[in-house]
Amino acid sequence: MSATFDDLENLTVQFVERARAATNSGEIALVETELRSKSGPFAALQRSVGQLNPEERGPAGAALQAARASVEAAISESRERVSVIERAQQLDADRLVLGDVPMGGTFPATVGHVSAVARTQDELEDVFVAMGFTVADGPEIETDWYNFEALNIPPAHPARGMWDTLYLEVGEPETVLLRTHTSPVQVRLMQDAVASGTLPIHAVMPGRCFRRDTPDARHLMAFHQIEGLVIDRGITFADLAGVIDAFTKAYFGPDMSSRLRPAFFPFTEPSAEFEITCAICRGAGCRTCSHTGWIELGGCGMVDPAVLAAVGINPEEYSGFAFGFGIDRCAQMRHQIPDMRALIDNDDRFLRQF
Ligand code: FA5
Repeated sequence: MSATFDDLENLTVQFVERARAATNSGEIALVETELRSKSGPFAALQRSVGQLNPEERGPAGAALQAARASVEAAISESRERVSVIERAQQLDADRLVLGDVPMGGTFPATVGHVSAVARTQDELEDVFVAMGFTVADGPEIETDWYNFEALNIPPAHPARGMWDTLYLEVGEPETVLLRTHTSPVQVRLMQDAVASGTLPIHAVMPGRCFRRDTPDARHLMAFHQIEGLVIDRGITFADLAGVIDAFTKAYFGPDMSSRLRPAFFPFTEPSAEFEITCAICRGAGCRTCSHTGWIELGGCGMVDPAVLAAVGINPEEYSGFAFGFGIDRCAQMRHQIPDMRALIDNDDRFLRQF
């Protein structure tokens, strides 16, 4: 092998050490450029391979390749080491210190406010309190018994399909779910009143509910309802209709109408759907009300005697009505918001209006 090839080992050690000793990426780049340069020592050796005896060429080529590979390895190790150091130096250099930022100027601070839905809930409570109702609440995580069974909806009853339920635990010891409506609070109130001997009940129960509904102009997956429950002697459907009408006029204004349409709920009999004039189009028909001129606000009806009996209230002595309607939908109608999703979109330009 020629004298130049005898130097290969020294040359390799020299390059590897230079790569390892580099303290910045510029020094590493220099080593790499020399390794690859056509006028560098490795390229010269490559050219000289052709001048060797045929039997020497193979081993010489292999030795050259191995030497190059060890220099490349030293370069990439150094590059990793140096990049960590350089990143730390960069972060240090970028740190803002007092004095870097000019002082003075004005930084407008905005104060948050109650959301449109929370405000609507407060206003609804005020309307019902003025009508003689008390306000109660109940848990958002419910058992299947309170959300369904106590409301006359046994397991596998087809009416369960009316509520697309989000289950947390299915089966033993109990099925636990996110309540689909505020109606389970009715059951809790009736149980408490029976236990404490405090019948009659005149209460509203606002709160958050959850359904596997696809969000659209009138639906959210987490929304709010306000439930109403009156249990007393001699309560009739006329009392229910009167309360609904008085509420509509008090909350939405004297020019808004409400109507009751026959419906079905397993826990009320008879049952009705409660609709109001669409506030977006004032009854003319628009996308929000599916061109009907009416918006469904909730359901209502006379409490089914089976529900009273299940909590220990004598249906021969007491009767009552219940209703449950959407608070988000009230906010939507009150503020003429065409798409309910705007209430949760976090667009400051929209939310600022309330
Ligand atoms: C019920 O939830 C019954 N619990 C109402 C009831 C109470 C009937 C007491 C009888 C006696 P419904 O599924 O129709 O019924 O919902 C009532 C209202 O909640 C709807 O009219 C609507 O205003 C509101 N609502 C229902 N689902 C959603 C949703 N995904 N997003 C926003 N609001 C909703």
